Amino acid sequence: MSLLDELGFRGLIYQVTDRDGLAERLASGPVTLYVGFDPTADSLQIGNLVTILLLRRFQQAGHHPVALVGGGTGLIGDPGGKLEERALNPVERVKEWSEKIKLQLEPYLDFDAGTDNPARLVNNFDWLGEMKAIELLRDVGKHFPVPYMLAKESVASRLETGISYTEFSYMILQSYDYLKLNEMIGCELQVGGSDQWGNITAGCDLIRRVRGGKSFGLTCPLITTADGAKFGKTEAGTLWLSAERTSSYQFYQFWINADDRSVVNYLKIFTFLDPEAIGELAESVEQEPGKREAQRVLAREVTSLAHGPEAARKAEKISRALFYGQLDELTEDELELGFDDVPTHDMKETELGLVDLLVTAGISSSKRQARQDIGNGAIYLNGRRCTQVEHRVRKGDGLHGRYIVVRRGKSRYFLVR
Ligand code: 383
Repeated sequence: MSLLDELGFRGLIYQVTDRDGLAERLASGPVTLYVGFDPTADSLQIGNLVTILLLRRFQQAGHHPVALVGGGTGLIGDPGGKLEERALNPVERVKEWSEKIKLQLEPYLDFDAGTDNPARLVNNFDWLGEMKAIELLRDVGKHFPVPYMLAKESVASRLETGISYTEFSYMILQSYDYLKLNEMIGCELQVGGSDQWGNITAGCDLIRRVRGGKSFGLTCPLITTADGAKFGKTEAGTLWLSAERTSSYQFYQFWINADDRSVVNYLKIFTFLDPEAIGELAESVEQEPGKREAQRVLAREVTSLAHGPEAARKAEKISRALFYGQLDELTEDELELGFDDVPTHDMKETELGLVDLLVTAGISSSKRQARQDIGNGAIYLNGRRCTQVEHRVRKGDGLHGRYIVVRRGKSRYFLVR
């Protein structure tokens, strides 16, 4: 299977500037390609993962990947996909975020100078930061007819609601990056999500006008969820790639909860399993959906990619212990990780009646409700159902002498320390 065929199988191709031409070019030898990431926060999010992994797929196929951090463009702001003008971020902060994002990208690609096609990281602030206004307007701006710019979706969609000259100019900078990388290192392909099509094709046009050269653009589709919700968001908010923002356990939980209708697509997009292995998992979704084998493999694979195999193993263990109520199998560290996003209550007393604990910890709304919850068998302490209204809770009896995991009903968890 050629690389493009494989990307097609994985559902990773939305638009290509010249599919046959690109297929031919890829077949004739290694290509240098790039993807850009703007530092709009201190971490990338899972929406960025698709193209990070795409760079890796190209590298595995022998091509030369370049990850570009938008230290310059991040100071301007891409209007693409944004309904409103964005506030500018302070220069110092964008600088700081650029550094963090650089570090975050590194583990996904192979930078080893010993390989034939090591990955490269560049920052467009290096050339945009020192560019002169006259140079930009004379040498680059001249190639951008205003009607052409107005026709781009990212601008057209904002003409009613408003767009500043700053964001309007964004496509010129991204195009200039592509031209620059084309000149400097022979970059011939720019990849991005479908929201980047306008910027990418503008770059190809600029390269043709300035250098008379041919270059390619490829976009992948925006990921959709089976129920139409926004991909990569949960009730807790955005799923970040940084473990400080989204713990490896929360990250694992996101994937393990994938819908049966989406899980096979996610396996194709977010893992490096071969088509045969994915076919077998697709079969298991059909035959034995209750086993959730595909979800388990997906969660393990993607968590390993983003947080390492050890973190994936830990998340799997926590998840299993929670599912079977076998909390005593967890270490202190695993308990903290597994419950870092549930309401926590610090118990001041060394001993307390269960009814009082449920009320003071905000688990039941009143004493009456607490008695009812206990009587209904809805309350579990450290995985064991407790139906005695008179039960007394002692701190020392907790897991590791200090944790009491309270579950109310099917899946509402609380941590009492
Ligand atoms: C900047 C300078 C370039 C080339 C690209 C850029 C960034 C680009 C952009 N990309 C998004 C971002 O930074 O805004 N203008 O968050 C996202 N990408 C990738 C992918 C995606 C896009 O980083 O669709 C999702 O992750 O293209 O929204 O010279």
